[in-house]
Amino acid sequence: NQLGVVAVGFSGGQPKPGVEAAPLALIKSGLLDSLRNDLEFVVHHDNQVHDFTEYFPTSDPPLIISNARVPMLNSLTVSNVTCAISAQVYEHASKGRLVLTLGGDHSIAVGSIAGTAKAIRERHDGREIAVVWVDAHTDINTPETSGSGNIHGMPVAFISGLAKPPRESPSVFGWIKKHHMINISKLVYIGLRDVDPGEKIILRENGIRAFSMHDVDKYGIGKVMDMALDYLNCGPGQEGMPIHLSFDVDALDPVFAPSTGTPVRGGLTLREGDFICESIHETGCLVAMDLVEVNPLLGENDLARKETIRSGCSLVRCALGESLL
Ligand code: DIR
Ligand code: MN
Ligand code: MN
Ligand code: MN
Repeated sequence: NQLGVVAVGFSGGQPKPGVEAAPLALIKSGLLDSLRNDLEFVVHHDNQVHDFTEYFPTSDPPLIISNARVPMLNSLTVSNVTCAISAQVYEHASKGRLVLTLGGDHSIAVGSIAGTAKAIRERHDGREIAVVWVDAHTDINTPETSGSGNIHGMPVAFISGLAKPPRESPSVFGWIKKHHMINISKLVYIGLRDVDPGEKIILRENGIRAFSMHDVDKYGIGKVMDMALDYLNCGPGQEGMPIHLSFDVDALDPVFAPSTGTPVRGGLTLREGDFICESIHETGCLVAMDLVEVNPLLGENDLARKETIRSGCSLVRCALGESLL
């Protein structure tokens, strides 16, 4: 059991400070020790939380894009940082390690998914990965549809090729090559409840498989996971494909994860979140997981912050199999 850990203290994909403090808070609360001791993982970690400031450009003004409603924020910074993340994730994944990326805001998934996709293609003769994106949001805005300019609302668009490097600044995500990208037909969303109008059009036009909170209520999380994994060919008796799980803690209801930048009421219970992670573990197909958007500076009080960190640790442990018999 080999686990590679990439700890990313980066918040540039959104405006609220604090999310960069999550990796240290998660690690300090004992996350990696429990993976080592209880789950007997050999943990490969450089014992650093990377802020990647060495990759920040000297200047990164808001990028004005024609036909966009607002400028793209921190575009060169996020591009450079995610490129560096992809290399670190690739390094682990190319050695066959399960890779855990601790964010940081969700923009970092451009890097983690790119690194995973490239490594799996190389190791397995061009094989594509599946992505399970658990989130209140779809994070599939393009620079043109975004109403915020925040790149943590755009990672799925860039990693799937739906959004291209902008003409106005082609080096923004210009490092993303075909071998880094995912196939949008191998993507499944779970937990959605706050999707922008432009994003709904993108989902519809591309036939993207999505399970909203409405579906979780209607079918129950058990049936939703059956349908999601069956769609990805990872159900019982199916051939299976490598899964990258990208878990935004705001998929959970704010009762269980109040300390996050964009909480939305009516979310998953902690058990439903844990169940998603357990179900993916059971497939034996998990190759990488992101845990993002934990913000230890937000939330009403110390208890709120502690509970959010505890919830995050629980999700990771469930994905790695701790809660199963
Ligand atoms: C909104 C909020 N859809 C945006 N997105 C996210 O800014 O594009 N909040 N990801 O967490
Ligand atoms: Mn590291
Ligand atoms: Mn979200
Ligand atoms: Mn997200």
